[in-house]
Amino acid sequence: MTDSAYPSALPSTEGDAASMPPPAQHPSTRPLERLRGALSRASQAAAPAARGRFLILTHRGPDPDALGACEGLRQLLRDEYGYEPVVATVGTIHRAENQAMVRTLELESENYADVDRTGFAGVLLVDTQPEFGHTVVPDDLPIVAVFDHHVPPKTGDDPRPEVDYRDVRLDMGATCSIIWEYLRDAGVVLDIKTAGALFCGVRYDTADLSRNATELDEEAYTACFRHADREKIASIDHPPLPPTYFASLHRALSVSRRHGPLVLTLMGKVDNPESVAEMADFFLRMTGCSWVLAGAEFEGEYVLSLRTDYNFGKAYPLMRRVLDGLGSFGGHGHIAGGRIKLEDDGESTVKSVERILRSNALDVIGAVAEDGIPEEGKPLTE
Ligand SMILES: [Mn+2]
Repeated sequence: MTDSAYPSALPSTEGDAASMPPPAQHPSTRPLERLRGALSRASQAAAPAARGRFLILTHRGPDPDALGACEGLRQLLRDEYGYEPVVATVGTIHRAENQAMVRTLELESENYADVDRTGFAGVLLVDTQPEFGHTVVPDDLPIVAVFDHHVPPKTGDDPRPEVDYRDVRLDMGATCSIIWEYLRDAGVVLDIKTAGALFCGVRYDTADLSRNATELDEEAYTACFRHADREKIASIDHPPLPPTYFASLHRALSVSRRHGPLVLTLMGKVDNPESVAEMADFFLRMTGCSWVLAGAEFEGEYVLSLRTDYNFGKAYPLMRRVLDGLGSFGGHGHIAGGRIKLEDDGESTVKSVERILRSNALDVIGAVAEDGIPEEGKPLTE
């Protein structure tokens, strides 16, 4: 199956190619200098006390790629440009590997809610874009730069927030690799913490270069590994797991259904929203499974993860079909995530959302009978 049946989310490039400006997602020449210009403009426009101080932000509940990119950008701003960067995060980190990464590498970040924003000249965003629903962007600070590898969301009639410097590359496996390229081009020697953090980002977003990896991802992966603390890197990969992990694994196994190439894991309510992505990753390893849709309710939202294998096609257009206008979503390559704001977290509301998602997913593979009743599917253990 190819993804040609689904329209691309990118605007089409019409008109005379020769007269077109270079594509926005690839900065043309000397990105380091263009970024320097954006930083310096923002710094000069800021109040004296805020000059030279920048806030680095990412999406809610940051993953290794987000955390690594924050760390890499922190070193770039400090060592190449001589500015004072502060990393701040929003939301709890639930996934055991991500918690282990923060703990083991001793990554430091402020709680965004506690940050005094008047002390900053602007914001830099990594692994996300200001238009994404899962990202908090202050409305009282300029967005100086954005570094990301996700398909830009459609904004409808709303104008896009103004961003001085955008580096969004859809082909990249990890945002960490994009940030590493700046550090490499600047000739910055990675400190051991930054190297470890960037390595984890590339490692987990590309599944050790097995998924969506470009040549630049490969270079970043090997260069960062060389400078990282290998003992720490290894321990992050096998973190201790809380009992709730095994409880949600048990639950996911019992509610999952197979429909030909699809595994559907709609879990009702969960205590840890990361278990949705964990189960999606886990079940994709089943032979014969080409895509997984996992979902569950957490704190008034229905959280979704979609994974596809190499032959099945891209995850983003599939997620769009499954959601069918119900919520917000994002993705790259074979990974997509989505969320639906629920009116309440009652069991019947959650069940009815799951019914719709199930029937939309089955519709993709033609598993809905003419009478509109979706097929039952098989338990995973059969
Ligand atoms: Mn990423």
